[in-house]
Parts: sequence; structure tokens; C-alpha cells
Amino acid sequence: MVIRIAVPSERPADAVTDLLISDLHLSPTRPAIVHLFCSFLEHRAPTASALYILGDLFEYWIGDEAISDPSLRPIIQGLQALTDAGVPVFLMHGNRDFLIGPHFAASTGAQLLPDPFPTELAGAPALLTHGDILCTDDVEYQRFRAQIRQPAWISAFLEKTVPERIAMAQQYRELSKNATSAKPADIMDVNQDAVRQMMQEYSVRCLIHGHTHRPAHHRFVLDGAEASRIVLGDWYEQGSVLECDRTGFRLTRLAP
Ligand SMILES: [Mn+2]
Repeated sequence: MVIRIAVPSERPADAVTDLLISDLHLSPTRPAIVHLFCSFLEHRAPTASALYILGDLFEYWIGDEAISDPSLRPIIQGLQALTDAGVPVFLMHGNRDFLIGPHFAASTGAQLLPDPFPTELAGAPALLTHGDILCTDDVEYQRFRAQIRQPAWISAFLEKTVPERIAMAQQYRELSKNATSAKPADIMDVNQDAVRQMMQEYSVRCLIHGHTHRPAHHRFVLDGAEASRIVLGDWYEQGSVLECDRTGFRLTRLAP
């Protein structure tokens, strides 16, 4: 379960809206989206009861040495200002930034979440996941994922120099782009059986994920009762935020 951080007095006492985002793919090559995110951290997120980032905050993360990259400083500082103000930030790894580690967490005050992560939202149990593990129809991707998540692969990668790692990350990104454009769209969506299985395993009726960049609120019947799967949107053309309070869930957009 989530450990709530004590709320300092400068925060509104009635802050009861949780915000969930994912797939920002922040990169110095897309300054408008970096600016949009920093503005969101400064103006929108401080009134929230918590901010959940469900993976792929960054276009790629080559290890926590990236914290000292000057172009990423506004992002680190913005997150730190938010957690300093008493808003808990929960961060899950995505497939692009699964090497975010303890130094990033210490520099921002963000708390790393395992994937999947069961919690409570809108007064009911909910399960959070980045979403790529549900794309079981994409066998080639799952094979690649299993390979790069092995501790031996990770330690070999982290032993390389920073420029070598950046070159490799960019190379993987190109390979992924080419592979993605060659695959039929439905292969890269979640598999409904995988969704049901995960929800049954955690006994939840609400699953929230990103990764597929197909924002939607899907309703279906699971074991005879209504269930929902909420998909967060990406931050390519605009921002995408899921608001959650006791009245339910709302998918909203942020204009750049
Ligand atoms: Mn992803």
C-alpha cells in the first residue's frame, strides 16, 4: 500500500484529486513538451493529493548519471519542488526509462513503484501498470523486453561509458521505430486475456495503464460484474492527464 507523506500547511487541506500521467517521452529535442510538463508541475500538480507517473517519463534513460545533464535540470528541479511542497510523486518505470534508479528518486523525492502496483483510487481498489507487459501478442517485443531486463544485461549496459549508452539507446529507439511501423496496430495493443488475468490475480475491477498511446475508458464485464480499463494518453502533441477523485475518473488534455 501507498505510504502517504505528511501534508504541510501551505497545501490546500481539501486536495483530494490524484493526477495520473504517462508516456511524456521527455527529451531535450522536444522543448515545448518539457516546458508544458514543467508548467504542469508548477501550476497544476501542487493542488493534487498525489501525482502518479506510470512510465516513459523520459524518451530514454541511460542511468542516473543523466541527472547531471543540464538540459534535464528543470525537470528534476520541478519534481523536487513538488515533493518539497508535500505532494507525493509516485514513479513507475516504462520500457524507455526502466533504468531510473535510487539517485533519481533521491534527487526528486519521487518514490519508485513496482509494476504492477495495487493501490486505491476514487475510493476503490485499482491496479496501475505501465502496460507493455500486457502486449503479449507482440512476441518479438516481449522477447526483447525479457532480454534487456536481465540483471546481467543491465550491469553490462551500466558499465559502458555515458556516450556509448546514449548511442545504444538511440539505436534501440530507431530499431523500435522501424519494428513498430512494420507491425499491424492490433498486435501492439494490450491483449484482453492478459488484462483479465492480471485483474483477476489482483482482484481489482479497475486497471490503469499507458504505453499504447490510445487514451480511452474501456468498460467490460469481468466475472459477471462491470470492470474498467483506463488508458492514459501520450504527451506528443499535447499533455494528457487522468484526474481522479471521489466522483470518478476524467481524462483531460493540456494545451501546449
Ligand atoms: Mn511505453
